[in-house]
Amino acid sequence: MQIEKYKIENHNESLLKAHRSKFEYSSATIEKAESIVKKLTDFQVAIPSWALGTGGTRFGRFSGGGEPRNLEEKIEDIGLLHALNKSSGAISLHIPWDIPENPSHIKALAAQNGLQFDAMNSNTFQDQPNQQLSYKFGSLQNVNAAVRRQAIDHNIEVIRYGAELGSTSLTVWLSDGSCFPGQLNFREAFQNTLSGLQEIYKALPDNWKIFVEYKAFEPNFYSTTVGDWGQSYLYTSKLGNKAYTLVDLGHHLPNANIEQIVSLLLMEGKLGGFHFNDSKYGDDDLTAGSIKPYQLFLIFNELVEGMDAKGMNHATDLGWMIDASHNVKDPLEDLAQSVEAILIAYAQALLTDSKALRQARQDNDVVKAQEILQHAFRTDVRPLVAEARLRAGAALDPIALFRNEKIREQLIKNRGTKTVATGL
Ligand code: LRH
Ligand code: MN
Repeated sequence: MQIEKYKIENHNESLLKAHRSKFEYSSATIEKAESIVKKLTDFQVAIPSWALGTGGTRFGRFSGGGEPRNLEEKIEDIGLLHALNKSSGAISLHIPWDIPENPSHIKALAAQNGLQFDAMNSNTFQDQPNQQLSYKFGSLQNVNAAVRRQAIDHNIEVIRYGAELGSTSLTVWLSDGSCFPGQLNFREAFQNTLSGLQEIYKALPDNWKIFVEYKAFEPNFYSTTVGDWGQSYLYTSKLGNKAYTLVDLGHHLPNANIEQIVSLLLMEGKLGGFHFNDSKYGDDDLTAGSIKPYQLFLIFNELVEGMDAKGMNHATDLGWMIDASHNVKDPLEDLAQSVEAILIAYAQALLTDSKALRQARQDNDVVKAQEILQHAFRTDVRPLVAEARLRAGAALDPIALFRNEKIREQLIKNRGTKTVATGL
């Protein structure tokens, strides 16, 4: 289902007066307001194809209804979200959950909805119905060469699907690891995984990147074979210059300093991209910025500083993706909130007075340094984010319009209450 342009215009008309006064105040008080709005309009966040239904946990799953029944409907839902915020212009597919049976049709449908194909995701953490060999004891790490071969071939197949759709990157997240001491030879697991990744790397088209995503634990609870940024950096350094580390915010041990990890990977030219979400305990996959918004700001602060130091293009030189699952929220409202939180953190980082911060650091003026950062974090940049939407033809208040137009109710009417989207 699409949302008519006139409905967005009428919605904006009703909110314009209030928005104008807020934006005028922001423009008057935020020196770089105009350049920030421009950067915000260019900044697109890819939406995971596996997060358009209601997720769940092993304890239960409570469907909200109207979930997409196939890849076509997933593209329509992301197209609808993109129409509402004009900041979600890409979809990240997960194979085999979203096999594009008819690639040219899928490509055309995505284009109609203003969507590009971001990183493809392989899946060797589940056994598929028609699969020969099980991944119970891992995929690329597996002691059985035939299982490793099966996993390598799957990743090469995913690259082929992506190439047909115009994607230029592959994300490899391996659930491989062990649950008990003694179960695994860590060195052999590393070596097997590295040689598997090297075969996949060789199959990458010239203009492609491979993102090696690390995770501290789950589903293995004693060791994970790509368990932290150091291990991922080891793999990507040995693989070559098309290999980068992917940082999923929920994949760290409690209290890890993620902004420091980001700054060092960026410094080394090995930061490939992000899976944005938030968490309080484990890999909770909650709405970005919903638990630790200051951490999200600090991460973007390192990104802006580090990318500018390397002359990188903020909008295109890293993979900006969400990876979340929704247990109690409407998936599209949750994704809209995540995109908003990411743009707010980016805008706040852009207004950080980096010159004054450098001076405060030079003077070891710790109080001043914190004041500079927290001034940026405490500055309300929402009028700038809304103005960027307005100029891009999107809605000033995406969630309000989503609700006023009763879009979920319409999706339930069209699709039913019991439809289940493939994914987590
Ligand atoms: C693993 C992960 C990975 C995806 C999966 C859906 O926790 O973050 O990125 O493949 O979630
Ligand atoms: Mn992830």
